[in-house]
Formats: sequence, C-alpha cells, structure tokens
Amino acid sequence: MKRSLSILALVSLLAMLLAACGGGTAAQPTAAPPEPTAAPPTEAPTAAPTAAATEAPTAAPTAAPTAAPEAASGTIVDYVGEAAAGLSGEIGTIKIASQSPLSGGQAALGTGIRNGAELGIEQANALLKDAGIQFELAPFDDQAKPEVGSANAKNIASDTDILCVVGHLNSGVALASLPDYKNASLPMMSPANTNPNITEGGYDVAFRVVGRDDVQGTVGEAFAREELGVKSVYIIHDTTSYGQGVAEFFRQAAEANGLEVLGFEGTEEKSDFSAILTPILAANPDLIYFGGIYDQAGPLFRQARDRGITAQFLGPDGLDSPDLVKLAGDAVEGMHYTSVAAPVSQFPNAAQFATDYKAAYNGDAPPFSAQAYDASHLCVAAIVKAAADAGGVPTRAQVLEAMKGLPALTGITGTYKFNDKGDPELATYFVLKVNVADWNANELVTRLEIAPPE
Ligand code: ABU
Repeated sequence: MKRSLSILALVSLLAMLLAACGGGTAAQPTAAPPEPTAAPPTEAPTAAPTAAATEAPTAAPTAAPTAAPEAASGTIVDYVGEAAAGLSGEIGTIKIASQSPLSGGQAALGTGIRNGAELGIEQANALLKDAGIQFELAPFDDQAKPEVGSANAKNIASDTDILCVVGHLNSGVALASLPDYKNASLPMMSPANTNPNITEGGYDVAFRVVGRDDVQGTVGEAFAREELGVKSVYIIHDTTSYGQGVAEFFRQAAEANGLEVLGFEGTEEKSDFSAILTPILAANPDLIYFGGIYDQAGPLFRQARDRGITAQFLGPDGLDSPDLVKLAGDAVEGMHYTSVAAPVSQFPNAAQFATDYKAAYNGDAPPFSAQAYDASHLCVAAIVKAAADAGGVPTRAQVLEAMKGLPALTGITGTYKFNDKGDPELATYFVLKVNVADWNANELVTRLEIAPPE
C-alpha cells in the first residue's frame, strides 16, 4: 500500500504542479492538439501529463491481480446480446479489420493482437448465430511501418464492408493511418497505442482501451526515483512517435523532480549498440530508461550487461513481451517495466480467454491480445447497436456515433467508458518485475487506475 500510495501522491503532485504552471516547464510539450495530419515517426508528444490519479485499487505493492473496476457495469457481451434483440431482418456478414505487425521483429505482439481480435469475433459470432448478423476479420500486416499502415488504411477505407478497425500496435503507424480512417468516418479501437496524439490529434474516429504515455512516462519516473532509489538516468529511445514520446515524458518528469539526466539519445540500431553503450559506460548512470519496443531493447540490454554496465533497466509497455527474454536472457532478470497491458495472468476475467487462446493458437496469449479481444467486442457492440437503430446495415458514420454512445461496459481486461476524445475515463497502469522463467509470472509491483489528462 505504501508504495502504491507514494507513487500515486507523486503523480498527483506533478499533475497539480503542471496545472498550476499552466502546462509545465520550458521542456513541456504544448497541450494544444495538432492538426490531424499523418504524424512522422519522430514526432514528439504534444499533450501535457496533467492526469489526476484517482484511486489505487490494490492493497500491497506485490498484491495479487485485482478484479476489474466498476464491476457493477454491464458486460460488453450482455450489451451485444441486448442490442441484437433490436435487429430486424438479415444483416449478413460485416467485416472488422485488424492492423498490426504480423511480420518482422514485432510480430510476437502484432500476431497476438490479430489473434485476440479473431477469437473475439469468433466468440461474438457464436453469440449472434441466430441474430441475422455475423462478423469476419480482415487482418492486415502493417509491418510496424507507418507507410505500410497508411497504404493498408487506404485499402481498408475503400472496402465498404469494413465498419471498424482493431489496431494498431505502434502509435506512429496508427497516426499515419488515422487520416484515412477519419476521411472514411471509420472508427478505430486501439488495443495498444499510447501516444497522446492518438486521441489529441482531432481525428474524431480514434478510441483506445489503454492509457497514455504522458501518464505512463510520469509513473515510470516516479517509480524509478521513489522505489528504485536511482539518482541518475541515461535515456535511450527508438526515434518513433511512441518511443521518443514516452522517453520525453520520462525526461520531463525527471528534470522536474531532480533526477539527473546524463544522456538522451535516439537510435534506430537493432543489433550493434556499441556506439550507444560506450558513452553510457563512461557516464555510469544508476538507470538506463529505454523508450521503445522489446525487439530493440533485448539486444541493447544484453550488450549493456556484456560490456559490464551495472545500471538498472527500466522501460514502458513496449517491453511487455516474453520475446524480450528470448533476446536478452538473464540480462533482464528482475528488471522493472511499466505497462498499460500486462501479462494476461493479471486479469482474472481473462482466464477463459487465456485457455481459449492456447487451444486455438498453441501458445500463451501475449500482452495486448486480451485488449484486442475487448477491442473487437467493442467494435461488435457499436456495429450491432448501429444496425438495430438503422434497421439494417449501418453506415460507418452510424457505427461511429454508436461507439461514442456506448455506456460503461466491462470486458475481460477492464471497464471501458470513453470520454469525448476517445480515451477510457480510467486507464490501468502497471509496474511489473520480470521473471525470465515465465512472463506470466512477472511480479505485480503496483497497479494504478488513472484518469486521462483534461
Ligand atoms: N504502447 C505499446 C506499443 C507502442 C506504441 O504505442 O506505439
């Protein structure tokens, strides 16, 4: 309890200070939403970390998984069943697209997103088998590349049978795709994207079931300083909207709170980190914070240890994959990371999903797959409601309005009620400790429910 409350107090204090300062220090990103244009992968964050912490639902820092908040809310599945009772006639088959990396170094998480959405749609179809409406997944491989996501988005937009998108893994890819979704009035429900611009960019079609990096970076910094007790940090990022963004938020919090920042560098290197590690060895930081994804973090952390760097490691939810251990081995034993996803073992309501996933795909459900399952069910809920209201196949604009009007609904990873930007009114932020023997056995250190910035 002490540890959870301590971090919570720091986040609250920072939020109050930033609000009092009208947005923060000179290094503070502007709170003004940008024009809804395709964001380049190196775009810096633009929303201020002014989130107010609202509650700390767990008892102890190492507490067992807690039940989803607002358990009194109806479930997404119940809502779908009730909405389906209002359907008239035969609607036929409606497509839901997914976009995530199905190839390349981030395919472990991207395939989990595709599979989670697929399982969600299959199970919705079983529920709706006599309702005159069925769903089909149209999976797209965005390769974790903005230009591929954007090209796919144009194809998705031109397929008028597609009424909703579950995606993406990478914020930079989502930001490149959102202009096309916006032009098509096509709702996107993200299971993973944490860059603030997803919902601050004025796209009006973007929703997500996860938190934001302006909060995640701040939570990570508070944990590093308060609980790890570090006094200095060297920050590395992957130059993407996501990785650079969350690293910037971590740095701003560090500078505001007296944690010495010895370096801040971006790199697209994937295999040989010598040029990055030489100055880190000389600087001898207490902590290396890496803003990016596991496929780059794994070799970076491995090589850091092999070169004799003893700094602790910390990073955000892009590290939340068992493939981090495949790449880094014992170099990451006991390291901490923050996450908006977490291993599926952290969600009691996802136990059946974990069993079904293993049976269907012959492997453990990875982080973000259960969020993709919930995202697909939220797409189904909005489409069925829109179809019932329209008395037939709805337009995309009608599905978008139905999505905006959904009440608080509980899925397997949480309860979701969206604000008018598309953020969940409360998002869950985890701090976890890596167990290299079993990712699902990663230790829960802290779990926080935090409202998005105003
Ligand atoms: N938030 C996890 C995946 C990285 C991203 O948002 O780009």
